[in-house]
Amino acid sequence: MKLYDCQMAPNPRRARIFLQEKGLDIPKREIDILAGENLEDDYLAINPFGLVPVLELDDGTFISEVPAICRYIESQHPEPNLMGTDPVETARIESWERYAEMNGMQAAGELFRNMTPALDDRGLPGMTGIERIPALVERGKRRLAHFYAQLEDRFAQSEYLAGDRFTLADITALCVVDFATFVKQGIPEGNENTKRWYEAVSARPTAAV
Ligand SMILES: N[C@@H](CCC(=O)N[C@@H](CS)C(=O)NCC(=O)O)C(=O)O
Repeated sequence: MKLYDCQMAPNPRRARIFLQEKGLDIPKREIDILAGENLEDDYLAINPFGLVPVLELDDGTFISEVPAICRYIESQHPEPNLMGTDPVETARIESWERYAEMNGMQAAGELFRNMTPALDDRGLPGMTGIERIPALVERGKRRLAHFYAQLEDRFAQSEYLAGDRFTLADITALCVVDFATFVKQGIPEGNENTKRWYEAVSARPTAAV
């Protein structure tokens, strides 16, 4: 297997942490997003969405989208389980993981892309010809504030995002918090439950990737 990766980007990190949690160290090929390597024909032949990460299997199959990559890896390397052991837990993990990507990662991404001159004409991932919209910087901040409030409510009731153990949902939320912190939207003061969770998940050795 091989991972098409980008060290500076938060979504490939979700896949890297997942692989590390499984004890897998696979070859990686760095794709330079800022230079637009992900938008070149060679890469679009690998992933027409123009996004990283992508997992390449030994038979030449390409899998895009982090949860799909993780689903495949979990099927081949079931332990430690990170995506659910029964239908209800599996659904709960998927629900929280999707929530973290759609409401956390996309909010931080909206903020970052629209404030970054190097991404002029690249207001959305995987394409060009989309201008930056400065108002979306403010909207991204508000979306993140809402996300953080919901995380705090959740962590007041639950040790981890999807229940009482570490799962893929926590991996995505951790990558969101670190990306949001990079764009100066760290965990708000007073969100003690979220801080307690963050300290626990970021202390795992796999968080260092
Ligand atoms: N839903 C996708 C998100 C992937 C994504 O947005 N990746 C970003 C890097 S963090 C990307 O490829 N951006 C390309 C660009 O900015 O043009 C997944 O789960 O893999």
